[in-house]
Amino acid sequence: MHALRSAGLTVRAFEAGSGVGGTWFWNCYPGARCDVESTDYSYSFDPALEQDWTWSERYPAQPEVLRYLNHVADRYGLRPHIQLNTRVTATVWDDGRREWTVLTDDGESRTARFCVMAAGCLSERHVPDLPGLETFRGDWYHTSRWPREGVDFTGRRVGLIGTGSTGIQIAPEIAAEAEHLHVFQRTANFAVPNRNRAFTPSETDAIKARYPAHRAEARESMLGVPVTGTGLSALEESPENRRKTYAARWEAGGGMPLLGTYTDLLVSPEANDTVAEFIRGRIRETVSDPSVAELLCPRAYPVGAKRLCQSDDYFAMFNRPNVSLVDVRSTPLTAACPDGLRTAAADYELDALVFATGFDAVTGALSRIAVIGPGGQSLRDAWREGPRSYLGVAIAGFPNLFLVTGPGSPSVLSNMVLSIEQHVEFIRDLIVFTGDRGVAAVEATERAQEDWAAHVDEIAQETLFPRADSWYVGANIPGKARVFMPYVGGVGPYREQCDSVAAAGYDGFTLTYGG
Ligand code: NA7
Repeated sequence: MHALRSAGLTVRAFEAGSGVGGTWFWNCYPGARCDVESTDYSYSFDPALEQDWTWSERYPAQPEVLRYLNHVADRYGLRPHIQLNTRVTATVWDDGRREWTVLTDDGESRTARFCVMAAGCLSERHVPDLPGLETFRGDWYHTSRWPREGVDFTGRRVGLIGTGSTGIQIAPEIAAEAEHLHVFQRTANFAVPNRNRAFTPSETDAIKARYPAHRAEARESMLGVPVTGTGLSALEESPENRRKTYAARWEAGGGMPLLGTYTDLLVSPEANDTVAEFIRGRIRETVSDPSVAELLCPRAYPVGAKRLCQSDDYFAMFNRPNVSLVDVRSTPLTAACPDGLRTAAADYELDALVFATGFDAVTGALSRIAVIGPGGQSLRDAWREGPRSYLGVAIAGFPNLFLVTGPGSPSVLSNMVLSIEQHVEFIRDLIVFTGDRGVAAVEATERAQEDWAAHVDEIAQETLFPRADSWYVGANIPGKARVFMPYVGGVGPYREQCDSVAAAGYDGFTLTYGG
């Protein structure tokens, strides 16, 4: 919004939440923490902002990120232009007037020349269809709709379903409070330590002095975060050197630095197995009961092909007497009942249930808005076989409509803040370009979209990413088309492609001139 307003445009934002912050507004569960370092997970568009704001720690907790986003909203005077507590239900293109009509759940409608869809990649929660949930007598929660007043688990028996990034973050917090925590695990996941810590004043000074160089490196990097690797294949190192290298990175903490150690960890199954085995070794060292440790050892997919989780205390938590691990891969959850949960093997008496079961990711929020383009074509129909876009930013058949971090862009496989900024700047420049040249409508061509989708798929198939049943491919949502959604060619190369499209007068777009 700030970028568009600074370009002289009139902007109205609709926000379903009662506050700004998006993901960081909704996900206020205990233990919620960013897994990208604060110095990367922050805006770079204004050098004064990054000098004025001081991050307290390496991996910021949810309240600090939310404070930052509120600070940004205030600093740039955005609040008067954001309509909170308002959900967009539909947006319909009028071909005669060449504008969108945006309908909201308060019964209002507004017209606009352009629609920018920034509804978030992880905003539509997923609650599994568990028979009998309505009969459960206790309370149940989804992590992404956590009560803002908090939940007291003292003296309660709690069931946690889901062991992804969120489940792994919330579990130790619940275990510290509850009488007993049952962790229902379907797929064991890889997790590495954060080694989170507060910044000292001298570190903060050094970070602020280095921002310009750091941001420049981030923009050209693969993930939107500068990571220094060894430049070697994991397989050309001796096992002893490899172990030492992994151990040093494990001690330093963070998922991206570990996955960036060798050039082939995300492309060669043999190379990937070296880091997988290293992590499994650490789990076995940490968890005292060998049978629990084995159940916690991930084997179902290559490391990094699902989001690599980060926690300093998840595995050690299983040494507590009030925590048990329930394997719902071998004995699936079958139902909720008035007193708790039932698996194929046993009943568990529980006072509260916590669903850390993730999201209808990347396309979920957008697919719940009726987006109707020229000729009455709906986006839901256009994407029935899976999302297709040009550069992850525009869709053929939907003029003057743009996506922020849409499917087909680096998006969720990159530092989101940097990728959001890059998309926002691309969209702003394109809108300004149309205004300067009397272009009434701009739309991606089918041909450009097909070529881009083929390119996104080709690059993904060269990696290990498609080998996991992850939310990156929509595998977590029953009936969702299986398409690998993020662009894994790298943030730097992606930016270069966007820049050359713009420099060529928006190659791959059809421009319709007229008033
Ligand atoms: P994720 O990563 O999608 O994790 C969801 C977890 O819930 C995962 O362990 C799932 O097991 C589990 N799940 C989902 N449905 C069920 C059922 N029916 N039974 C048992 N277990 C189930 O979501 P998160 O919120 O943790 O993380 C999302 C992103 O947010 C994360 O990557 C960060 O980028 C921030 P499965 O693996 O499918 O067997």
